[in-house]
Amino acid sequence: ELIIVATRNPGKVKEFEHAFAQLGKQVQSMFDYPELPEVVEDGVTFAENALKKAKAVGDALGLPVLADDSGLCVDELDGRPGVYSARFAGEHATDQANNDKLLRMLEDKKMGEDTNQPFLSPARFVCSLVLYDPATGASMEASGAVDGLITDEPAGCGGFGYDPLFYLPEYEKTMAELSMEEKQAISHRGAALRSLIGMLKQQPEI
Ligand code: ITT
Ligand code: NA
Repeated sequence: ELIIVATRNPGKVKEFEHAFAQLGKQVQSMFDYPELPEVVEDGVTFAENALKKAKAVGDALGLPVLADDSGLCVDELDGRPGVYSARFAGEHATDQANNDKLLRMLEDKKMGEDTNQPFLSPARFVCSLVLYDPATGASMEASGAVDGLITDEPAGCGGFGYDPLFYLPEYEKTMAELSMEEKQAISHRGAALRSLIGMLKQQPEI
């Protein structure tokens, strides 16, 4: 069985492949449909953007599609980068550029404080998943979140995006130092996926 995920983010693709393999499902992503145009993500919320992506791809393919919109919300930056997480340092910015910009902004905020102190700044990863079926027009949304601390001492090479900066005090590790299994068990995406799967069991028509 096949599940189409409307993403061009290779880090997300790996995580969905891993999660759905456990359910006996194979994942296709936008790398399998390179002809489809990029979706404009001008929504104000993660859920709005996830629905836009699922609808655009689902309607283009005439097949049910899952989309993921996610990001990092930092308290001291009033929730930024939020829905702008992917393009924080500019359109198609690299993860490294986004991470550098985030640390620079937090360092600027700390001016006047003892800047030689390593800092830990409260933040939260959020993920919205939308499953859309073009045959009925029905959609289903589930979300998940995980709290952590932004560290200015990046660590780990697992995961993707902001993971090396996202420190989990209970584990004394960053998200990038966790295995795929560990990340899935605690991450915003893992939580959203479990919630969506629970909803599908209640309401299996989509
Ligand atoms: P698609 O829209 O094609 O799925 P994208 O990377 O543009 O890919 P988003 O618009 O949802 O996806 O942006 C999410 C950004 O938030 C992503 O680029 C990462 O920088 C960050 N992010 C989301 N989930 C993350 C995770 O599990 N670990 C680290 N960073 C994450
Ligand atoms: Na987005």
